Amino acid sequence: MRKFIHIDMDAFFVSVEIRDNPTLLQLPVAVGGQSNQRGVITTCNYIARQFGVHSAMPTHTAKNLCRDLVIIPSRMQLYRKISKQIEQILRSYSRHVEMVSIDEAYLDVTDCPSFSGSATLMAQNIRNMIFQQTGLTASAGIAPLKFLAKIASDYNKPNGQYVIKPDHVIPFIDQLDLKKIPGVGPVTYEKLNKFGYFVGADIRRSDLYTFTQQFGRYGVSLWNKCQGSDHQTIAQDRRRKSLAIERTFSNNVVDLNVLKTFIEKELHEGLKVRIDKSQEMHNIDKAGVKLKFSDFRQTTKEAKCSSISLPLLYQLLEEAWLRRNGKSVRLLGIFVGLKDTESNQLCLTFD
Ligand code: TTP
Ligand code: MG
Repeated sequence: MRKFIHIDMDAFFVSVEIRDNPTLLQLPVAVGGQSNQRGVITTCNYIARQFGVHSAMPTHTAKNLCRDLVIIPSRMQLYRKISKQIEQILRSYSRHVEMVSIDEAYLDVTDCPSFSGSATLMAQNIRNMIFQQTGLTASAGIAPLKFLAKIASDYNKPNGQYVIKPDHVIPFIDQLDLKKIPGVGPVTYEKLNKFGYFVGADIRRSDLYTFTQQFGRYGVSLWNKCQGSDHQTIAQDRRRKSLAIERTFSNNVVDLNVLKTFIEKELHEGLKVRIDKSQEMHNIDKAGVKLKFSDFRQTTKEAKCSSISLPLLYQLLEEAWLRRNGKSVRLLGIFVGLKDTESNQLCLTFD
């Protein structure tokens, strides 16, 4: 049996806006477009949800349901930045993290020894850590199957968590309304109902042959889920494997020393800051220089190393420079390749 935690931020975009403007705290608030511009609601807080307001609803309909609804324009860049911050927190708990959307992630914590192997305690700790570092609340689901962890994270929303223990998997599935299973949309749900399937038990007790006759290949995976034998794992880690910084010149450069000075004054520090930010997770294993010439051809020169130093970058620059064939340089960049640190390959332990 594996152990999965699904983390989902509560009313994510709108919680960020309320965090940054606490006068909104007791009010119904939504992030979205204004009604006079045919806007729609992107998301809303739980106070607004009590009036029936929800995502994707036209703002003028939402205003009819809730006259005092405060509408705030979205700040995607900020939400993305916070999402990255949350991802970093999650990656400090397990090396198997899959961000599935801007505010949602799965962790496989089967092999994590921290919290005496208790995924429940770990989920609690993750939520505390997210709150401490971002001022935002998250909910969690904990289960031996990935899709059940996702369903469970909705059970005690907002700011709560729900655990499905291994011996509770079958009873949980048996009473589960099929529309809650990820992938079962309104059309499939209606078809399932037509054939007499309403809750997990109806599929679990059906025979696979009949079920796949009715629902085709998709039926196999749904049938397996309802047997409690879904083998979904965390998707390939999408960790950053390199960092780069580059600039296009307003006037092409024909002097090697100008490029050297540019690396020293403009690029080197900038890249170091970005490396420092990801250092707890990664080690440098190579560095390189990229040049793009006036005819738009480009070349890179790289070398194995464990840190970026100016002498190495100058050396690589000189080698790349030799390939210019008399052309001027329109773009200069430097980059590093990164590999996972050992602590990131194992699981960090917490007190
Ligand atoms: P959700 O996790 O679906 O919603 P939520 O975080 O706002 O609320 P909940 O407490 O129920 O989890 O989506 C995360 C963010 O994605 C949400 O804050 C806004 C954005 N989003 C859209 O842009 N369009 C949509 O249709 C939905 C549902 C969400
Ligand atoms: Mg959410």
